[in-house]
Amino acid sequence: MNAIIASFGLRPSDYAIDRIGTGHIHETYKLKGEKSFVLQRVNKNVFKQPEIIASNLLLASDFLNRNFPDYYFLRSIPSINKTEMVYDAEGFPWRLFPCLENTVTIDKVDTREEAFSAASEFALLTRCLDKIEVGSFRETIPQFQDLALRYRQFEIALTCSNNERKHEAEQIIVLCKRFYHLVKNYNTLIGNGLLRLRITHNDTKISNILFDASTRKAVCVIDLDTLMPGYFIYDLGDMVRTFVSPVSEEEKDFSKIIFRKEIYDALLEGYLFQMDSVMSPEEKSAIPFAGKMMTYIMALRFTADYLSGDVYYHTDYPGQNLVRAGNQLKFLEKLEEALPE
Ligand code: GN1
Ligand code: MG
Repeated sequence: MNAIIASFGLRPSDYAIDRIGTGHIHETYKLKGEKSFVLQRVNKNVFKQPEIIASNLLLASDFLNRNFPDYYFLRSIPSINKTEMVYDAEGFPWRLFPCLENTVTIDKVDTREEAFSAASEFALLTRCLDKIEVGSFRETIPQFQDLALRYRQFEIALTCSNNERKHEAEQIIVLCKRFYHLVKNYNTLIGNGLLRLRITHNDTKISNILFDASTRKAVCVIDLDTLMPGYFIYDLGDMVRTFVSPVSEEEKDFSKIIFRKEIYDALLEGYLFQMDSVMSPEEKSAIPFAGKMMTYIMALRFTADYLSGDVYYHTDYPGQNLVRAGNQLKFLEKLEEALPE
């Protein structure tokens, strides 16, 4: 790691290094010094063409600089060779970010104000990019949020799984199949061309917002690896998934999982505060579907990963992906009760 730090022009001995973050994909470290930084090792098995991330971010940042100079877009710090990323001996790319003082991340929403502020911050990004040329962006992970594909991947994982895992996951598998109607709804919605392709963040979980530690207002969005073409339901849906339940996707006690209407309403208010004027009536009528779709996609992805032997998401204990899947399916049940279509 020292060689990596040095390639960004920093002296390794000036920093204390701590592993931070709750992400499932990359490894993130804080370099604590007089001025602190965040150093991240990108997971090249997930982002197989990391250079696409850099090219998308450059397009967005140029556009924002020209059209919304006041918008704070968190960019990585170039290396001494003026590259966005530096590769280690194993071929993993690393990048460096400024560390914003007096900011915090949270993994569950406590107040309506947090929900409003975070949702309007994510929505602001999509709104500022409303007029950008979507076709010039590439997908950093192909068909990342394609629910129909994720269902097929779940079925393939089921076919390839060993019997022990299949047995352990029996009830979860039944539940995953029970919500298949959402795949049909998704295919209809997308197939009819009713939603506009936009540039979306695609990972709008609550922990991807930096809040001001004192005012508890959103400062900026982070984790822009999946900034790419997508539909608004992906962003709104992942917010519903992660803001509205009082516990995170890691919670094992499913009796704590409920639909918090006051948080949902505040989230929607915050989102529409920025997005209302650029959304079509067809998009607005898809609002209740968003949270269900994204909660379901995560249930399918966690289940498929469990069945495949926990190869994708970082896990700390055996069965963790199954807990996450069960947690998401429970929340999905609550969403279907609360938001009938
Ligand atoms: C992953 O690594 P992280 O936590 O930013 C995943 C998201 C999921 C999320 C669930 C590239 O994001 O799609 O919503 O876990 N990112 C990727 O917590 O697969
Ligand atoms: Mg992410």
